[in-house]
Order: sequence, then C-alpha cells, then structure tokens
Amino acid sequence: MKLIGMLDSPYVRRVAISLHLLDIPFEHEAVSVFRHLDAFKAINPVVKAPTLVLDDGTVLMDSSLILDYLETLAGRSLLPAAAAPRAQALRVVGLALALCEKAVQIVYEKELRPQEKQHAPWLERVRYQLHAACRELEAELARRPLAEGREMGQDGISLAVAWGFARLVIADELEPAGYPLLANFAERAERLPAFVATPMT
Ligand SMILES: N[C@@H](CCC(=O)N[C@@H](CS)C(=O)NCC(=O)O)C(=O)O
Repeated sequence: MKLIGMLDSPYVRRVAISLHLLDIPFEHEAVSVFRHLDAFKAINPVVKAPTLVLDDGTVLMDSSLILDYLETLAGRSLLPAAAAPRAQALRVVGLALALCEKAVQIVYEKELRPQEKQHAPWLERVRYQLHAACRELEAELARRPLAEGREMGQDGISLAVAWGFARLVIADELEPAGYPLLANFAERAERLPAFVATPMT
C-alpha cells in the first residue's frame, strides 16, 4: 500500500501517523499537489492529498475515509467504541479538521490569490473560524485530558497534527500563549516515535 502526499499536509500526516500507530506497513511517496501536478494526476486525476493506493490498485482519497478503511484492515480503531466517548473524540477530531481547513484557506488566500483580488471580509471570517476552533479545542483539553503516548487516539493525533500544521504555515496568526493547553499537548505529541517518523518538513 502506498500513501501519496507531502507530510506538510495535515491530512496526509494524520494518516501516516495513524498507519504507524495501527502497525500497518506502508510506502510513502512524497508527491506534491502543486509542485508535482502531472505526477499526482497520473496517480489520482482528482489531485487530492492524501491518496492511498491499495495493493489491488484501488485509489482512495480523503483522510477520514482512508482512516475508516485502515481501521477495518487493522481490525482495531483509534476511536473509542462506546457511543459517549466516541462522540467526545469525534468532536475533537472535527474541531481539529476545521482548524486544518481554516489554516489551509488562509494560506491559499494569502499565497495563491493575487493581492489585488484578496477579499478582506472573507479572510476575517476564516480567521474568526480558525480561532473559534482553537478556543473550543482548548476548552476540550481543559475539560478532560486526552490519551497520550502509545495510547493516543485519533482525537489526540488530529489535534496535535492540526496545531503543528497551523503553527508551521500561519505562525503569525496563532500565538502558543493564547492556547497553552493545545500548544503543550502538541509539543509532547511531537516527541512520540510515530510523530518523529513523519516530520512535517
Ligand atoms: N477533506 C480532505 C482534505 C484534503 C485536502 O484538501 N488536501 C489538500 C492538501 S493539504 C489538497 O489535496 N489540495 C489540493 C486541492 O484541493 O486542489 C481530507 O481530509 O483528506
């Protein structure tokens, strides 16, 4: 099985870290949706990272759907089975994915769109959503600790990856002092072998 995409994509990275934690062997091809467009199109014409190419040639995309498949393959899940803790974990994953999405939108708006075409109200809306996601994640961490170390679940993985990505690409928009629990959780997560094995840069 081959995971396609750059590890500076939080979506690719959460899948790579999950593969490590699920003990599933995989190859990784660092193909960029921007810099290697033709090579990416040849693997997946829709050009979405992550892409997972299965041994039988089936091409999957979307990190959450890929994780669904991988957990079925592994016969175990990185999410709790019982409804109430699963809902809590899914809430954290959803907030983390929103943080990723808003950080990506800020990068695309600032770096892909010509300056004269940038739309300040849109950027303000996205910034508001980004900080709302961070505030909600900070509140979740204050409410209850997430599992860490080898016991880390998809909530912790996605939260740490989202924070690391946002700090990588929009550090000027996001001060760790504003979200100390998030920043500290992510700092500890980055020391885990599965995170060290999948560096963002
Ligand atoms: N919901 C998707 C988002 C994936 C995504 O947007 N990936 C970006 C890279 S960070 C991408 O493929 N961008 C190229 C594009 O959308 O044209 C997931 O969870 O996998």
